[in-house]
Amino acid sequence: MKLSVNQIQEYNNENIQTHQKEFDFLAEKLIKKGIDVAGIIEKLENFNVAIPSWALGAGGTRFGRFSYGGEPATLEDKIDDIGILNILTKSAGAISLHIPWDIPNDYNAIKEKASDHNIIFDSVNSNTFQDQLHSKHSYKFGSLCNIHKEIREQAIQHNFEVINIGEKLGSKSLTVWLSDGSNFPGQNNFQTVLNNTAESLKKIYRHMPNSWKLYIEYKPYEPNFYSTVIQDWGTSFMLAQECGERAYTLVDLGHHLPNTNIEQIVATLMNKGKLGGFHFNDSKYGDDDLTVGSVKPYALFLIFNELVYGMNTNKNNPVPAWMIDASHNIKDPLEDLLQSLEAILIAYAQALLIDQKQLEKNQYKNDVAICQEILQDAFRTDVRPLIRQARLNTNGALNPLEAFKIFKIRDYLIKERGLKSKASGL
Ligand SMILES: [Mn+2]
Repeated sequence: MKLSVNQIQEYNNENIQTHQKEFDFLAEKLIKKGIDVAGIIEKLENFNVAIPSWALGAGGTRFGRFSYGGEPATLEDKIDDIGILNILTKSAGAISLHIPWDIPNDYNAIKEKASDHNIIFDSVNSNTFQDQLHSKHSYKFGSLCNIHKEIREQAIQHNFEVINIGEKLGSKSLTVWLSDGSNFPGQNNFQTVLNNTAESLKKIYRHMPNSWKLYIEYKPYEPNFYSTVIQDWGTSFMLAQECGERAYTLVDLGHHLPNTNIEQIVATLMNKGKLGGFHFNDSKYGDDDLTVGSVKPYALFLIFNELVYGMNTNKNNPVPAWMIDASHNIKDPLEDLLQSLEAILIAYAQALLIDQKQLEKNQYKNDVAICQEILQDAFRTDVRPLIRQARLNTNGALNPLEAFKIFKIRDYLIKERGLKSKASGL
């Protein structure tokens, strides 16, 4: 299943008049306010988010998994699925591989397929939270933190292999997320496991090519946990500092306790040049991996305000590696990802509307009411015509989700792959 540019153009032509009216109305209003509309659209055109190879199949909870048919059974199929997302949105031009769930068999064929869809290989993800089929040691009591040296060594070697695979594909970074921790008080010595983790990460860091970056993810808890070794941004930041210049903290929106002020964490990390990776999702109670912007769109906007400010101000911080890290339990994953991509662009565009000079001026005047007005005026602007215009300029679909439905893409995928195909890895 491959969509053609012609198909998308035909769909756009049918909707172009309505779009044009809405866009002209909004653009005129924004230009009157002194907003650089063309500049914003260009930024939206250039924004790309990586899709993880594990997000294209049905996820599941601890209790069950419900398939939806036409799931991508191979890495090739997964790249085709991202190809669909990318041709519709022009903002999903990267894949993030999970090893060992998605090890390529034929590297050249995989690279060719990806480049056919204009997809690059983003960060590679290691997995030491599960035991692999033929591995000698178990990670039941931890991997990089493990009290036994030979188990730590096995986990380090796995990360070396992941780097090796990533190099063959053109990846430039490694993401490490650990489920290392303890289930009960007294099980671990907090200082020992922290020191072990630091030593292991340093070995992995030193093994990376000089052009690579290391992203260290943190998370406060898992169900059934008493502690995680890298529980918060501070611990991740400290470990990244110990590793070196090319090691960074990775913020995953779902990896915080309820009501954590994530925008402040983003600001602090960017201020220190240490925000390297960014995983989008949404949540209500825990690490729910819900569609981006589905529960807390205002929080997402406030986070984007800090990201935009940081990208303009903190030249010491690289542009973060964006990725959607979500799980799709009841929605079609492709539809869910289209909604997430839309929500990300909406929050980004709204943040770009904020008049930072006015905001600063009013902060100096201590005019708290006006400061809030400036933010909420941007948040309450319906920026979707700007996003549609950016997609129109790059031959994407005006409304990707609607186009996905009209083209009956899931029906085609079911016809091609069968009703019972199952995504690899999960
Ligand atoms: Mn994540």
